[in-house]
Amino acid sequence: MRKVLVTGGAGFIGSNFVHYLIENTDDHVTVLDKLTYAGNLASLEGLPEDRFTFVKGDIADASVVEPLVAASDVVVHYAAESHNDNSLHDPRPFLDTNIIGTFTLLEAVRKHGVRYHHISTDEVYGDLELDDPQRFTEHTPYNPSSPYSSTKAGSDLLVRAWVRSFGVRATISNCSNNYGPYQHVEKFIPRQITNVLTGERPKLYGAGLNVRDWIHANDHSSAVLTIVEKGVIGETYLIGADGEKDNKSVVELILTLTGNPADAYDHVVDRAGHDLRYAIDSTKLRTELGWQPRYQDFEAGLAATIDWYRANEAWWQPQKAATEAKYVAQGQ
Ligand code: NAD
Ligand code: TDX
Repeated sequence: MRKVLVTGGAGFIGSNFVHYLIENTDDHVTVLDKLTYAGNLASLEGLPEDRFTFVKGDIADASVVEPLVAASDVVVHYAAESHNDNSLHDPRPFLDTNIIGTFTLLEAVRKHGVRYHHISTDEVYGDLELDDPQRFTEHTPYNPSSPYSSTKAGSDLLVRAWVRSFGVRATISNCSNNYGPYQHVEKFIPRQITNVLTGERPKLYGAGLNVRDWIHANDHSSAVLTIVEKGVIGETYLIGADGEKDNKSVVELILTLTGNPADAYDHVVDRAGHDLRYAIDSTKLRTELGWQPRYQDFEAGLAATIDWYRANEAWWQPQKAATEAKYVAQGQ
């Protein structure tokens, strides 16, 4: 039985990956998660006790990390401070977790010779013009814009250095924007869905022309498992599912799918330094490792996600009021 250590497994994408591993492998999964405001044990309910262990702890604490890494065959590192807006108001936790936390994990996998997969984001590449025919590839130069994306870029570079200098057996993936169940209500799609469900109007930053390249969290999980099993050590793989949409269209679709007028939203203060467009070319992952996304009908995926938030109010409701209060204080 392969022993997998998943950091950040109580967060959005990490918890989706844990469910995916339990359903699609015989692995034993240990989650290491600090349970920050973004971590939620309810996202891990119902997992089989003989295949799943939860450890509460900080990835930047070597005394916690070392024994867990030593007991694992592979580490998949999701834990991060992940929200751009938070990074603009209080960057420090982003350095502590994204940089020092990653460093701590790298030192542990180096010491114990454990295979490591590093989860990162397309935001490390900066942004594209709306009409740029090119998309991000593994060769695009790093050019991050926000405290969040710069700390993710820094963590990626640490991984590359630990591969080259110390022979650590690591791979990196940079994925586009995820959507699906268990995403915190601070993020764009869940915020707008839960606004509609609580009788609030969706909030669009600026004109809403910014483009994000949406992928279902389940497709991200299948891509990561593919890389863990078939990826070449030292390589970076971009993960995307050809899902480019502008924010305004996404808000309009949420309103239409919930039976509301498509224009029943507010424009609010734009994000400082707001990246215009992300777009991923995932040819390398598809041709070299044979991966394919399964959830390419965005409207169907969004409708299913709306249904999930409707059915799981007990999961998101405790965070909603405090999250909105923070946004209102920022004029957003
Ligand atoms: P999230 O904020 O929902 O979850 C992060 C998890 O990490 C939480 O459970 C939190 O408690 C935990 N955590 C935070 N600091 C920790 C620490 N110091 N020690 C241990 N645990 C800690 O984030 P997410 O959206 O699921 O993102 C997961 C990963 O995927 C991140 O590395 C992020 O950069 C990357 N990513 C996210 C997206 C996206 O669209 N959300 C896209 C590409 C890449
Ligand atoms: O209320 C909102 N209104 C709005 O218009 C919010 C919360 C966001 N937006 C816009 C900003 C972005 O253009 O929607 C877009 C998506 O915003 P976020 O959900 O905050 O995501 P983004 O900043 O694109 O980053 C996400 O994808 C890449 C994740 O949060 C990152 O962790 C990941 O690396």
